[in-house]
Amino acid sequence: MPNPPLISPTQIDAAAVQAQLEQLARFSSAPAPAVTRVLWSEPDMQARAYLREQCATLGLEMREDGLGNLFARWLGTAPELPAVASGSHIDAIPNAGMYDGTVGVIGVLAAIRALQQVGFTPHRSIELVVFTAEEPTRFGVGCLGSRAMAGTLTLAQLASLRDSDGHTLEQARHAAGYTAELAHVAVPEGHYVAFIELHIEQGPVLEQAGIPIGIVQKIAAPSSLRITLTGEGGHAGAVLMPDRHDALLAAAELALAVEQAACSSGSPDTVGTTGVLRIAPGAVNSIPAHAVMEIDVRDTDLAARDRTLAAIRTATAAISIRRGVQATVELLNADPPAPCAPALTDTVRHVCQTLGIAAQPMISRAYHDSLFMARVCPITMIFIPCYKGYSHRPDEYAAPEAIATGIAVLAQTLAHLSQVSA
Ligand code: HGY
Ligand code: MN
Ligand code: MN
Repeated sequence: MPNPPLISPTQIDAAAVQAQLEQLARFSSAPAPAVTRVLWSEPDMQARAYLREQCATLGLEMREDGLGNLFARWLGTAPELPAVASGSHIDAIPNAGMYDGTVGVIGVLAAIRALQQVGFTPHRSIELVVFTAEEPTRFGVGCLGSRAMAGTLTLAQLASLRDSDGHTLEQARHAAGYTAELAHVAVPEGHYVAFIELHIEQGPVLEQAGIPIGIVQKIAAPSSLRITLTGEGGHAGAVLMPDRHDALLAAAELALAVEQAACSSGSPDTVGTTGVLRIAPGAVNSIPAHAVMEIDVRDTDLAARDRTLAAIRTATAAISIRRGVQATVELLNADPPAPCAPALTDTVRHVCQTLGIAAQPMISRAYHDSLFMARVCPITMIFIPCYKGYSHRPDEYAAPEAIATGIAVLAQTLAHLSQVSA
């Protein structure tokens, strides 16, 4: 098989990439520069339609599954062989930035365009995958589309999901026009020969080191809990302090216990975040009777992460007894870390050497759809630096030249992998 053509960063149409990223950012339910794009909201549907148009301009064959995962395939000369896949997500948590996920989607389109422009024809097909609901915002579980593709969610588990308005996943997907059987979402092992995801680092390492490419070796193990606290409520003037069972104060003490558990796990990589706290009835002169907390706990070391979850459960029991508040703990997800395939990280390293681009191995502290694609095929991720490592906030930023460098490495890697016959 001939060597694939060299694609340097200058061959990537950085202006077109920027224009597409900016157009995607306009599909938002928050005012710029923030981006909010929740699963199957109007902005999400507009963004999906826009993406399908962009895929059509490249002559890609498209399909969508029952969860709205979008597949856009560049047919190779050996279409019967397992394809090389690459992609990410376009949904965005409330008040986020415009680069998380989208760089890995628009980047595949730009990589394909650059390869087409030099007359390259893939042997194995190259397929863009745009995953549904990488963010947990609507149904409380992140990576919904890739989890289902990896077969890690049963149909019963999918059916049990409810959003905060009480809509079932089934109702929501049908309302969005996705009616295909969910049983067909899972992809068999061997369906893809490799999955590569381009993503902003969402951390400060690359920028501080002045290195343009990160080659991910491992993706941290995410988990999340929902803890519901039920106190007695009552009149803010009439109930004296010793007689109170205040659900908000129990939650406040528990949020500090989450921090303490993460800081004392024995691992410097453990992180614990109380990202959601809802209280009721929410009146200034009414003692909070109910509090719902959603807690995110991660580490690259599974044992340290699980020690932290256990410490949070222990703290919940102690606080609820002492404060006379009932507590229920619901484990929303607890996933193992994912190793990246050495053969793929070597390929990316070789590509960077060939292109004369500095690169360094690193771990991903954020989770990604790659975490679940690792269950069905070899994976790796290509990171690019982002401003001060900021992400999940409106001032998230990646420079056009950093994005173009990441896309060139992705294009070269995809071309190389598509030529691998065995
Ligand atoms: O939370 C994460 O790690 C990802 O950005 N959804
Ligand atoms: Mn994210
Ligand atoms: Mn992401």
